Amino acid sequence: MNILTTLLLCLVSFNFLAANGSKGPNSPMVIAIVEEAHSDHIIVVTRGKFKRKLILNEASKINYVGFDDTKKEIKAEFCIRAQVKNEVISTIYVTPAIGTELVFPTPEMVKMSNQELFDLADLNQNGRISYVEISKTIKHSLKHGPVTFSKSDVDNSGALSQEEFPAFLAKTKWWKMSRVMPEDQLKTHDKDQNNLLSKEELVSLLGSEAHIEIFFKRADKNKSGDIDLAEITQLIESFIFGKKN
Ligand SMILES: [Ca+2]
Ligand SMILES: [Ca+2]
Ligand SMILES: [Ca+2]
Repeated sequence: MNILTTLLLCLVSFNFLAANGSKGPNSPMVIAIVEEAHSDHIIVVTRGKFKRKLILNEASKINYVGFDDTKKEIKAEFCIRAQVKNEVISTIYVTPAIGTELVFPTPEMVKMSNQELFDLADLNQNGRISYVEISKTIKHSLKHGPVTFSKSDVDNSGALSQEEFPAFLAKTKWWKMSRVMPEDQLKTHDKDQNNLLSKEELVSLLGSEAHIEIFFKRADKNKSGDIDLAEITQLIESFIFGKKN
């Protein structure tokens, strides 16, 4: 490949990233917490700590997610995920305040049934799980939470019923990972059956090439170029419990 082609490809992929990105001071997707809400604009602080003023107009499509029995509005501390063009909001997801603290499962939660997890997440025990409840117990994600929750909340009531809850779990990474034994993961993805996973086989296990170099390096503790069952077990646990090693 000559230099010009490489340069062109870089530019194309850079534009692609910029058009889809949710990071940086000018990203078209804005994941943030509201600082001030006004009728025609909001001031937000993004995860990267950029302060942005976003314009609301008649064309802005507002999706209120997880409001259950509270008033649908945009207020300070509420969370947003917005698609913007020149800082004008085209689509915005708004959720009640969930703060910034991440949640990870306990070893007990990893073994719980759906019903047990439902009871654990239903903090006020009213028989349904609000967005705030699920964000404090099962999964906290300013980026993915609003979309996962609204897709799971089929009847759009603002809370998850017992019937709706499993769909949310199915989109929760730690839960999915905890439902399959590492031995079975190895068996399923070890295509050449040498009892080790190569980088390609790990891609198959993770279902994505995203960050694969980092994950593989982290997993291959003895730097053998393959990962064995003990290393797979550790990697899966690091995903489930959110640890780096
Ligand atoms: Ca509840
Ligand atoms: Ca519902
Ligand atoms: Ca193998």
